[in-house]
Amino acid sequence: MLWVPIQNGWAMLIEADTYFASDVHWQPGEQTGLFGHFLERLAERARAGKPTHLYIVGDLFDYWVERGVETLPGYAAHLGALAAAGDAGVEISVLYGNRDFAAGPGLSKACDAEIVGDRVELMINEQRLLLHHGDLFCTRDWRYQFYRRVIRSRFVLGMLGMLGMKRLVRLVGWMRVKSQAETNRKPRHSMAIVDSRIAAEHAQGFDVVICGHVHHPECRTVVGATPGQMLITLGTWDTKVGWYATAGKNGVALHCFDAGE
Ligand SMILES: [Mn+2]
Repeated sequence: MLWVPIQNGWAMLIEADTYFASDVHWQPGEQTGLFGHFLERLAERARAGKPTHLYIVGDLFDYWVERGVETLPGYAAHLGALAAAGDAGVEISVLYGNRDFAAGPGLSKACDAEIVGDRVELMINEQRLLLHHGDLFCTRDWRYQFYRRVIRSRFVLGMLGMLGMKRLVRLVGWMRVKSQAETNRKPRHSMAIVDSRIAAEHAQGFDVVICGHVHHPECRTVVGATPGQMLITLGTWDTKVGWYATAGKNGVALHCFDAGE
């Protein structure tokens, strides 16, 4: 265990080779914040010669417009923070979230991270892990599932690709407002992870499912799980607290990264 000073207090970084975080929801023009500090801590480990792999399980960015990354207003500091961690030796893999599913080669070129798509399967210390942002596990939210299929269709992505940059950014801004209004209107349970979806992944042989999306840090077993099987939902990152999971020789666990008082 390593205690390290950060700007306003102390943050604890649990020792492991593999780290998972999600739902940072970086907004353009904002500071890199607590997650920026987290990246610096990981960079320190990597510089000390320790293998360090960070998987970002979706929604790193509050929105992402793939085209014109170099000129995308307001994300330069964030891309710089990722690139600096990468230069220090931190391997960074990015999964899509429901906000930044448009991430592609532009992002990976801008910060040297690897874009790994929707679903990642890992084997760590004889445990089979499944990573997925989590939105596909919220099957009671059928309005979102419908929207997801439409927005990610080749046709719609092609249409968006034809818009000018200014219009695209304006449209995405409008979609964020709509999405927030929709989220506020829906009953909470309709947006929750459906246990039977996780149990189905366990039945496929996954011991641990790690996801984000629901913004509720929790480590639990779902109905139908057998001993050793577990669901981890990562929490979101604000100015005071962030959540991350680790996988190492002591298994998989969820931790809090705290800016202190
Ligand atoms: Mn999400």
